[in-house]
Amino acid sequence: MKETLTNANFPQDAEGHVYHISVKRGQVANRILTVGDHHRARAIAKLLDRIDFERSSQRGFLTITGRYKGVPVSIMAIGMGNCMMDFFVRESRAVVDGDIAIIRFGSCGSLTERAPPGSVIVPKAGYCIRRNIDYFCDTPLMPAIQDIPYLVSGNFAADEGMTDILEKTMEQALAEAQPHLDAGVTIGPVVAGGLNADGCSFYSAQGRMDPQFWDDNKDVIQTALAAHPTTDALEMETSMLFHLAQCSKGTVRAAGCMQVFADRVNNGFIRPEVVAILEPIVGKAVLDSLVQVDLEAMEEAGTVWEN
Ligand code: R1P
Repeated sequence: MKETLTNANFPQDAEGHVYHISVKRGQVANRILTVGDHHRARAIAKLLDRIDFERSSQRGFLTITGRYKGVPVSIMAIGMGNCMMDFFVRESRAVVDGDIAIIRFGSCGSLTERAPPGSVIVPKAGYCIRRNIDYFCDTPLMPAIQDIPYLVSGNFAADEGMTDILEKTMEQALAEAQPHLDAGVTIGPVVAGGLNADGCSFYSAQGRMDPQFWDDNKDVIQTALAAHPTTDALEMETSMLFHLAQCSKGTVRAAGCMQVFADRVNNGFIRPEVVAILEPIVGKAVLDSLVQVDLEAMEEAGTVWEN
């Protein structure tokens, strides 16, 4: 930490930079594409008409703000997990005037044969699978749940209008790209209308077996599927985004899509050469979707971007 911060409740420095993502008013657009991976963010940023602002925070957040087809957008890399999503959504909300539209573009494991590696999932809602640490505790405080190793939540809906735009734009982008790919390279399909699950861990809460740890997780995926049979995707951020949007008092709207990296049904993994082809196509489709969102934004009136 270099700056003097004030307000322990919601820390900001004297210029108004928020604590963890290190941006202030005027540096984040009302339309945000968020990813986990910084390389993915920088690659997508090459599609912008111009870049007006860029910051890498000490806590692992990257913000790139510019214009796409003349419209202000930010591309923000946040790392992994619900906790980073919470920092990102709350701190972005604190420095942006007006409504915010966020689309997450992530990667995921697939729980359905309809979505093999190389396909793109656009969920209509998401839920969370959380390790119940009281189950593992010598002296649990919550008797009602002390015998349940993983807790599965109910659903949080994505924004319907944004999801519809994203699904249609994605389908068109993949269909247009496919004829130009080398023989044997297949991308897609777009699998929409199902659910995403956020695990609180890449390992235990996503049912990965790790003999070095006591996890009691061999049934966790089946338990989640029994509660939510239409689950397509398993990852770590998108359901949290939907949850926070739902709690934002109507000021944050969110949608999400994931390229399928891991096949959790047949234990396969995407090839790097397919990622190299798929990622820019999906990234562009997300930008094309974001600029179609009908969002009254003060920035559209002409903010001066500051470095
Ligand atoms: C795990 O490898 C990470 O990949 C997925 C998961 O949600 C988790 O963050 O998303 P990203 O590719 O967007 O990081």
